[in-house]
Amino acid sequence: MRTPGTVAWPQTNADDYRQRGYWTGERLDTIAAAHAVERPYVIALVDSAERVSYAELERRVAELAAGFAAQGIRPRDRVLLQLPNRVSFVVSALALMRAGAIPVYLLPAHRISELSAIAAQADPVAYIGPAIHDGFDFRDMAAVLAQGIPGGLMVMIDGAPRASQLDLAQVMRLGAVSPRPVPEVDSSDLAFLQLSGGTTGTPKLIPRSHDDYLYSVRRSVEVCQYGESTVLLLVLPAAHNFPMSSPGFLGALMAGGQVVLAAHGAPELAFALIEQEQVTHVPLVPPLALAWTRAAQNSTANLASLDTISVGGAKFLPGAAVDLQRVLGVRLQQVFGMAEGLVCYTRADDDAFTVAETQGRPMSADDEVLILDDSGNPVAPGDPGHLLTRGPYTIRGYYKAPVHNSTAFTPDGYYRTGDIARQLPSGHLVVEGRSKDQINRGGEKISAEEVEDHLLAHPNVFDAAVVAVPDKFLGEISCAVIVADGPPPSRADVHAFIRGRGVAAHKIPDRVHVVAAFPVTGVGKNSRAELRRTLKDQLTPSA
Ligand code: OOB
Repeated sequence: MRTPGTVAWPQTNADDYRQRGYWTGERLDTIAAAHAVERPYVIALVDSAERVSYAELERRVAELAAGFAAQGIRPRDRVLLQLPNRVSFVVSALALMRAGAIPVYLLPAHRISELSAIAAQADPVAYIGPAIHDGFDFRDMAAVLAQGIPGGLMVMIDGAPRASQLDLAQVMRLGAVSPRPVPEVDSSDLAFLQLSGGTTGTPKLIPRSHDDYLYSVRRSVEVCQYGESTVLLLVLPAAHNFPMSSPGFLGALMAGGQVVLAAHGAPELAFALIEQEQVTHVPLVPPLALAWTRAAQNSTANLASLDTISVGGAKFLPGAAVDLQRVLGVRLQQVFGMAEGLVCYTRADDDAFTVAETQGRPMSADDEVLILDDSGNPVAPGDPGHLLTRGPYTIRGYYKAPVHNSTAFTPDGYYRTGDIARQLPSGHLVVEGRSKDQINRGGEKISAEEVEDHLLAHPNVFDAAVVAVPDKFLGEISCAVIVADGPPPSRADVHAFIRGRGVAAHKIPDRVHVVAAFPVTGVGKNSRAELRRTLKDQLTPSA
């Protein structure tokens, strides 16, 4: 039986994907297992504390999986995973899947508001997090979360736990002395849940299967030509789809390369790591790519080992793309993807124009892409329109979200990306904009509705709309437009209020703008979206 709440591909497509060799029946947790046998001493993972070989990685995955089982975690149980970029993140993710459990990937930036909303949907049995990271105590947050879950929540901490919480290292030691058989898992069934960028009040969870995700990693490894000599530096949060699978740390492990995990992407730290570890590949979001370009001009670090910087998550402008390659002396690869599936890459043999001006082309020959006008008809070739997609690794529905799915997907299974794009004759896509109610703050996605719901809880806010405004560095920042009820709250009030509600820092509105009343827009169920559009136009001076 399939995991309830997931949407299967139609049988004919599934058969087809298997026949073409896309879906192989393997499991994600075995992604590095062959290297552990064939090249046991080769280093797989490096973080600021340790270097871990393929054999050691495999041993830890097996032991921690047995430890999870010994603690009562059963196949299909959901487990919230909120570790920063360190070895234990990779080990825990693979070990959960080895135990047949379903990791639910959280970002280190998430706070109690996001955790509660996600827990309400995922119904987890356990949480895994750090003790303290970036000055924030995750143990206390986990304790608060656990109180709100009727059946309780097992909390495992990588570091010193509080009383009544477990030490993750101890759980692994328990597994070492009580090995268990690996439970069978259907490779076409749910492997993990990832967060969507979100356009709704509560974030939607993305169910990915072993088959579809492994294919996306395998195809990414081929397109990006990862191999045993690949040294990948991970500065973006490993739980995000881009650094995880495009080709990401999973791709580097599949290829038998080395993954260097760093806590952040500040140039001083990253450049030192590149030199020290002879890094060849780095995925970055545009603001970091800009910061690296600027920093490299005054840096004495030797970055000669760097082969390719991949930039994705938000639009990377052509001028910045040219500068990056010139200043850093690297190859640029643009990546346009989404946790729901579709990933596009520029290729190593694309010409300079294509690499600078496009966001790449779909990686699979079986990615289907439609570009439609507002009425749902195909646009003329080369014209911009709504991008829809389906294929061997694009989901057919969000987790337990039938109502949302009825509009987010077409009846014949295309995912409405909410992006506006045009397609060149070569198949390359140029992302022109967005129709979804989301702010893309330098690659970090913010749902307008989610932040508005927080603002509306403020006693002096009568109404609120959150819109994107352009920003030189981040591409976009968020602006809260507020109609006050009584004395208007200041920017500092709004910040303190939202932070106090336990919301990820990047969602706190960058700007606060108080208006007497909202402009009158047409009525109807889309009036909210129309209001945001009108406000955005008013806030953005036309060039
Ligand atoms: C990646 O995944 P998500 O799920 O955080 O966000 C997806 C959305 C896209 O629908 C698009 O709106 C935007 O992020 N986006 C880009 C872009 N890459 C993503 N917009 C313009 N140019 C780009 N290059 O962000 C993601 C997942 C896998 C690989 C790369 C990025």
